[in-house]
Amino acid sequence: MDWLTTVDHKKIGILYLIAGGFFFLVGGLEALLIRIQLWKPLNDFVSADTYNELITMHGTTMIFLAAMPMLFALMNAVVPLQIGARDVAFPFVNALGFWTFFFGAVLLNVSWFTSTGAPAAGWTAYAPLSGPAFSTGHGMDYYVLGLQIAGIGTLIGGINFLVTIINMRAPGMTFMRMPMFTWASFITSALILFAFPALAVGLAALMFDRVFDANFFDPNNGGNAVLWEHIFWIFGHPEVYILILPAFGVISEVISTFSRKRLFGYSSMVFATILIGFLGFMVWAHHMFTTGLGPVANALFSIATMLIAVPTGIKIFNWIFTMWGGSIKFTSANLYAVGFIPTFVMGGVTGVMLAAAPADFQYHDTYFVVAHFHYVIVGGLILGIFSGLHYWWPKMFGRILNETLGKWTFWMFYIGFHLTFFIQHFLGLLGMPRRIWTYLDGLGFNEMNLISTIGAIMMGIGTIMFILNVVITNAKPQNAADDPWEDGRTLEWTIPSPPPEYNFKQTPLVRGYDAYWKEKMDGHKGMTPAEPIGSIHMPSPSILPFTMSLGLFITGFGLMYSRDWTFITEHIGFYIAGLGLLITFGSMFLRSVYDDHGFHIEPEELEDKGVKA
Ligand code: HEM
Ligand SMILES: [Cu+2]
Repeated sequence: MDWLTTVDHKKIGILYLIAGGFFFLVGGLEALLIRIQLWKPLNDFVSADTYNELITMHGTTMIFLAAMPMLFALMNAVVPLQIGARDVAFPFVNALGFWTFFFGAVLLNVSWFTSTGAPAAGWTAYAPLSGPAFSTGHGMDYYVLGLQIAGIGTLIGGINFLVTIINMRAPGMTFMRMPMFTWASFITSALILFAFPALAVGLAALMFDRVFDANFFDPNNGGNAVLWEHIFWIFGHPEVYILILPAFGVISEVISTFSRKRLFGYSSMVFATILIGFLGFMVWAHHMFTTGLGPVANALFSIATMLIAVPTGIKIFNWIFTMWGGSIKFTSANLYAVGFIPTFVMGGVTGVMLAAAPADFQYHDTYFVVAHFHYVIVGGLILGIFSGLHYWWPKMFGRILNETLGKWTFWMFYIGFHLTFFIQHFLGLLGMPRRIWTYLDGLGFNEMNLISTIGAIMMGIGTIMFILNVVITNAKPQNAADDPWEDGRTLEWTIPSPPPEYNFKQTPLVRGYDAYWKEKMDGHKGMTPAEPIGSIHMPSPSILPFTMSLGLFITGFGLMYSRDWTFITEHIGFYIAGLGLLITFGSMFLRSVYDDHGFHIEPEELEDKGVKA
C-alpha cells in the first residue's frame, strides 16, 4: 500500500526501475523470439503476422517502456540528491507521472491477449499502414492509446525535473557547478518538453482517424501520409537524444569518479550537451531521405546531421582525457562506462555514414540500420544504464552489487552484444532487408544470422546474470557506507545509503564544482551546512495519482471498443470511456478541494529517525 501512495522520489525511482526492468525482460524476450525465427533460412518458428507483432512490440517496448523508465529511475534516484534537494519540485506530479506511464504500458501489452493481437505496423506506425484501412484489428488502437497515456507520464515527469533543477538547487550550486548527470537530465527534460507534445498530437490525429473516422493521414480523402512521418520523426529523432544524453551523464560521473580526476573540459561538456540537444531537433528528416523530399532538403538535413558529430566528438575526447593520467579503478560500473566509449563511437560512425543521403538510399531498411541503432541504443544507452545501476545501487539500496559477478556479467553481455550486432552491418551491406520474417537459403545470410542469434542468447544470459546479482545482493545486510566507492565527488555521497526520506538533514553549502570532492581536498570531513537543524516539511502520500491513471486506463480501454460492444446498447465503449474520465476528473477534483498541508519532521525526530530510513 505504501508503494501505491508514495510521493517520495527515491521510492518512485525504485518503482520506475522495477517496472522498466520488467518491460526490459519482456522486450528482451520478444527480441529472442525474433532472433530464433531468423537463425536459419525459411524458418517457421513464428508466423509472419506474429513476427510483425514481435518487431513492433519489441521496438515500442524497448524505447518507451524499458529505456525511458529506467532512465527516469536513475533521474529520480539521483538528481534531487545531486543538487542537495529534499525531493523533486512536485512530488505528487512525480507519482502521477509514474502511474500514467505504468497504466499506459499495461494497456499496450494487454493487446497480446486479445483476439486481434498486438500492433503490427512497426514501432514507427507509418501511415497508411497504421490507419484503419490496413490495420483492421485493435492492435494499433492499443498502440495509439497506450502510448498516449504513457506519454503523459513522460511529459509531466520531464517538466517536473526542469522545475526541480531550476528551483531546488542547494545554495552555491550555480548552473556551472551542477554535476554532469544533472545537466544531462536537465537537457533531456527540455527535449521531452518539446518532443513529446509532437508525439501526442500525432497520436491524437491517428486516434481520430481510427476511432472517429477522420482523415488526417488518408490521402484518398485529402489527408497526407507523409505528414505522419514528419510528426513522428520530429518527436522520434529528439527521442534518441532524450535516451542517450542521460547515459552520457552517467558515463561522465562514473569515469571521473573511477579515474579520481575532475571531468576534463567540464564547460565544453555542458555546451556540447546543449548543442546536441538543439541539433537533435534540426535533423529529423534524415529518417526520410528516401521519401522523396528532394535534393535540397536532403542535402541540408544531411549536413545538419553530420554536424552532431562535432559536439559528440568533444564528449568522447573529454572522457578519454579524463581517464588520461588518472588512477583508474576498473569496477563493474567503470567497465560498462569504458566499454561504452568504443561501442558508441562505432554507432556514431555508422550514423555519419547513414547521414550521407545518397548512401542512405543503399542502406535504407536493411540490417545496416538495425546494426547502427542497436549500437547506439544498446551499446550506448543500455551500457550506460548498467553502469549507472552498478554505480548508484549502494546509494539506492544500501548494498553494493557483487563485483565479481558484475564483471562476468559485463563480459557476457558485451561480447554477446558485439556478436549480435557487429555482423548485422555486413548482412545489411549484402542486402538483407529489415523487418522481414524469413529469408531464402543460398543468399549468404545463413551463417551470419546464426552468429547473431547466438550473440542475442548471450545477451539474454547476461541479463539473467544481472538479475541473479540483484537477488544475491538483496539477501545481504544493508551496510554500504555513505561514500561506498570512497572517491565520491558529488552531494549524493555525503548522506547515508540509502538516504533518509528527507535526504539532507541540513541543506549543504556548495563551494565549487564536485562539491564533496572539494571539501575532501580542503581536508573537511563533510559538507558545511547552509541552514541550522530545523523542522522539515514533507508532502503527504496520496492514492490519487494511482486512481487518476487508472481512470485513463479505463478510458483508453473503452475508446478502443467503442464500435464493437453492443451487448446492452450501442456504444457501450463510449460509456466506459466516460466512466474512466469520471474517475480521473473526480480524483483531480478531490485533489483540488482537499487542502493538504503535508507534515513536518521535527528536529527531535531527526535524531532518532537518523541514519537509515
Ligand atoms: C537484447 C538485445 C536485443 C536484440 C537481440 C534485438 C533484436 C532486434 C531485431 C532483430 C530487430 C529487427 C527486427 C526486424 O527488423 O526484423 C530489432 C528492432 C528494433 N530494436 Fe532491438 N534488440 C535488442 C535490444 C534492443 C534495445 C535495448 C532497444 C532499445 C532500447 C531496441 C530497439 C529496437 C528498435 C527501436 C527496433 C526497430 C523495430 C522496428 O523495426 O519497428 N532493441 N531488435
Ligand atoms: Cu534520427
